[in-house]
Amino acid sequence: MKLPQKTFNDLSKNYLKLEKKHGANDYHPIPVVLQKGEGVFLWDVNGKKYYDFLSAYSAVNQGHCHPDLVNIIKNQSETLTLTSRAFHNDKLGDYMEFATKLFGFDKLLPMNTGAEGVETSIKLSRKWGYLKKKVDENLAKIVVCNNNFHGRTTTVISFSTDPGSKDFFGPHTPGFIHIPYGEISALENEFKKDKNIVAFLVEPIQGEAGVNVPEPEYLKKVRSLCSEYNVLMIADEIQTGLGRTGSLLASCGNCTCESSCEQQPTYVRPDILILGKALSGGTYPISAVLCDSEIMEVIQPGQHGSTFGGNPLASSIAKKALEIIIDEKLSQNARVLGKIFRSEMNKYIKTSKIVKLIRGKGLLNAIVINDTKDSKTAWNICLKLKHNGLLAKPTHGNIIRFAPPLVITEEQIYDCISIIISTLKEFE
Ligand code: IF1
Repeated sequence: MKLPQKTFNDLSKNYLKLEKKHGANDYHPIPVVLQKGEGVFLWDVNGKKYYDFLSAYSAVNQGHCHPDLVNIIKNQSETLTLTSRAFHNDKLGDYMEFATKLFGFDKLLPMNTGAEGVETSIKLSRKWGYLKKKVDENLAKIVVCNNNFHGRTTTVISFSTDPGSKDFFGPHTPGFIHIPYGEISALENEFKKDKNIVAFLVEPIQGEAGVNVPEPEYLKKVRSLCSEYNVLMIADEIQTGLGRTGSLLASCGNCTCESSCEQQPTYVRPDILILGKALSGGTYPISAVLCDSEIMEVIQPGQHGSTFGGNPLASSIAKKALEIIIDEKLSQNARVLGKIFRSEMNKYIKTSKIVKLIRGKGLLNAIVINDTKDSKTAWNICLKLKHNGLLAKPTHGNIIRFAPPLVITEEQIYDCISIIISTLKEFE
């Protein structure tokens, strides 16, 4: 039964009121109350349908409520969800075998959130530094990039350069060195100066900073410098991984995902790989840290873990989420449709006064609005996109990220291009 429009709008308002009254004020969401998701589509409480162009920050690469994931969740949650790692379970080993073979590493350490994966990589690197590189204890340093985003825990925000993420959460964890993103000489200068550096933590493409894509050879040069100076290369692929940028991993280059990464000619193999978000297809918090035995063995029983890490439900979901990316060739789809998206947007940008440029790889893209960082233009464009049936959100000020689920079809991407361009034209 269709209620009169006014009633539905009140309905949305009620949800917003409840959150405002009872919830922390730690987000400023686009004003829409979502109720249902399927593939690339979302519906709000009024029954209005939208294209999802954020994919929960690249956690829903496989599309909302993928039927194979829903079935896995249904079956496993009626069987066994959590035992803790005090005991073994019959799903973790299979998942570990599948994922380590797929990405070409000896070992996998299962965690839950991306930030926990990043924290795990920091602990692994520091302990490897003390036990294997013989750095004096408590002197280990890790190089990070300006404008990084690696999560919200206290140590991780200690090396953020975003005042909003960092200020008033001190005292901050020491042991981090900052360099400009994409500048290989800055990295080498630090390696030359400081023998206590144990790792370099880097996003293959900086997501939150506004989809900053480094020059093509950057990761390769990072790899060779880290090897030369015996520094662990940590790739944070929590947002860029799992098909998002047109290959299984953003550090893969031109991987066709038919074979394991190591066989790819342009693959840059980090020492530590961090995965998250789409590792569950957006159904459950799942992250993982992969590396070879020589590094993973520095963690012995009782030295790291988590209550939910590696539980049978998460393990079943993660293995299926990876299988979907491979079986449905989502990396290839992202590569092909991403090229179409940027090409069509660039045709419009040539004559646009409101959009400066588009940048990205695969289906991780962003447009830069021709306005100041503190202007409301990008926000207002997103409100208008919502009105026109497409959900997206600015990252910083004048940058709008476009990242649909990787299951989007060619017909749908053209439909979205037309919605986006017609909306932008309203601001010309
Ligand atoms: C928020 C964006 C922010 C990440 C990378 C680790 C994590 C993330 C490269 C931590 C998480 C999320 C967190 C969410 C918004 C979103 C985000 F970049 F994706 F847009 F914030 F910068 N490494 N990114 O992108 O993973 O602990 O969240 O599972 O905090 O507002 P998490």
